[in-house]
Amino acid sequence: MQSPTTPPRLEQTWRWFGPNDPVSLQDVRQAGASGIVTALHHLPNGAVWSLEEIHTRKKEIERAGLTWSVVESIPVHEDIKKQKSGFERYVANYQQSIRNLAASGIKTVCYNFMPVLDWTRTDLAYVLADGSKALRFDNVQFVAFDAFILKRKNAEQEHGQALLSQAEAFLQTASAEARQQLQRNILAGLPGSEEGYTLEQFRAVLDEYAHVNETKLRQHLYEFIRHVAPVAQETGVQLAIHPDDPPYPIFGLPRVVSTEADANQLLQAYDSPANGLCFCTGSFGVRPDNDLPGMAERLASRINFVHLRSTRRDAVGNFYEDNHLEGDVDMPAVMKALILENRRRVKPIPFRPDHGHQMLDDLTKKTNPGYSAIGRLRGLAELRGLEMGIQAMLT
Ligand code: DNO
Repeated sequence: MQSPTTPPRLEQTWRWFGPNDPVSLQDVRQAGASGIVTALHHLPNGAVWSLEEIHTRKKEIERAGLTWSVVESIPVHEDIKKQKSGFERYVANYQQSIRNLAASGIKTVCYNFMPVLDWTRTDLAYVLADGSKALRFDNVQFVAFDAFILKRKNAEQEHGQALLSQAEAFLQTASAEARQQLQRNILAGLPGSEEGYTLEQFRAVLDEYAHVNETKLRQHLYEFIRHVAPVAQETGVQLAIHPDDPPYPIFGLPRVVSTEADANQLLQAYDSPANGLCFCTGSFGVRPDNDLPGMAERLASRINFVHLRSTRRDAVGNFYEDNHLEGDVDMPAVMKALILENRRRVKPIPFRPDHGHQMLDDLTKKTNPGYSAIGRLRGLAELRGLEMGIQAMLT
């Protein structure tokens, strides 16, 4: 228990993928988190989340002694992102899901606006020096897939000659299994992505975006938020948009939540605390021009949810996910900004250790890429200690 004079702590949460997650709710308790971050993954994208479905999941979480703190995510239907005719009914469904969640006492909702693909990696088992495995994004492999496996129109024009040659060289030595694996890693859908595609399906969905350039996608996002945020505000829900991962356009698809300027533009499109951010240090951190501690400070009042993770880039922009307190992110500085903001809040800001290495017993178990038990437990333990240490220095 915190005494009235103890400064408030951030809320420690953990992503759980529901009853089929190999990490149980009891495991989450043992990791020391109190809040659950989850979604009704079994419902089709675009459907209303009914009170009954929400209630059933909520009770299951509460029976384990935990709280359903954050929804990650109510997926935004692709028709909304493209504004395909009839998309208004999906917006209405989204509004209704928010109302139903609010009526059930679940007041933080994360979402993203990345067209077609959610987060993307080329390698899900990159072996580090200590034998643990991490997620990685390799430009050469990505270009190999885009230009020579998918054979996307325009891919060859968009990537420079140097990368194309390296990509060709990579494919010459890659086994059939390695090519297949690369394709699966990119298209099959990582945990939490609601869609997976075959090559043919993927080509077809890319074509549907032919007319959606960056300006249009921004307009569509801002219109969406202007319809949804008022409902959130009215019902006391805080929305939290997840940034693009990686934070730049891929496959010729625009991405519009990659930088501080993007975040500000969205926040201004509907100026309310209900229209907020999921501050994901791992996603924003892939761009060297994103100053994370500065962003955490300047955007603080609109940060409604936090993912803490640290990527490490190399000189040409490949990156892998490092230990939570290593990599390129200045985690103490980010944590300090969050702690200071949290002191100004009535309701603590929820954060979760985002991703984790496959390590120790994780290595011999079936785990969701990035969402192993022990890797994340290490992350949470380190972040919790960092928070306590900084809290103690500040008081
Ligand atoms: C990956 C996650 C993302 C995130 C969505 C939010 O690990 O951070 O899949 O949940 O982009 O809508």
